[in-house]
Amino acid sequence: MNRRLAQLACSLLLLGGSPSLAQECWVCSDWDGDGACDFQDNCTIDPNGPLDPPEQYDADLDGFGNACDPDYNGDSATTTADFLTFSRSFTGESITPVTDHDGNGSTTTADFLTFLAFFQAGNAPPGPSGYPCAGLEVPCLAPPDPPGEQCE
Ligand SMILES: [Ca+2]
Ligand SMILES: [Ca+2]
Ligand SMILES: [Ca+2]
Ligand SMILES: [Ca+2]
Repeated sequence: MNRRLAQLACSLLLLGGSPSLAQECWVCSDWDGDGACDFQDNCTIDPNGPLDPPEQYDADLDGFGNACDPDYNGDSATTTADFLTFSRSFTGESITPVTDHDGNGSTTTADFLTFLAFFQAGNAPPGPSGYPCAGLEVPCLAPPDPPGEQCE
């Protein structure tokens, strides 16, 4: 390739590879369509939005919303140990807000279905959450909006 051709190829690459100047807004991808962008959604595949409380409810503040967090003891798996916590909350023996998966204020059979789905999926871990700190620190809260405007 001669030098002029190489320069031309280089500038074409620059044109195609660099972000367009018009693109100054940030894109919100919302996989579960609940109104909370993935990076600010503490259950990215379970609709539990939008962002405003009481939505995105996360009783133990570990960054996994109640809607996708049947791992009550935080060992990254949904096991029989968690089931004991659920049953004590369900029967009223020892009520805890972490077992209220739909966030309606009480632990019912609807909440048990959420527990069961994770338990039966091979002792599944909680989540997935879009928060980088999920499962790593408490409290783990939603990250702020990126700089600039959200794209229309
Ligand atoms: Ca979402
Ligand atoms: Ca969600
Ligand atoms: Ca949680
Ligand atoms: Ca409930």
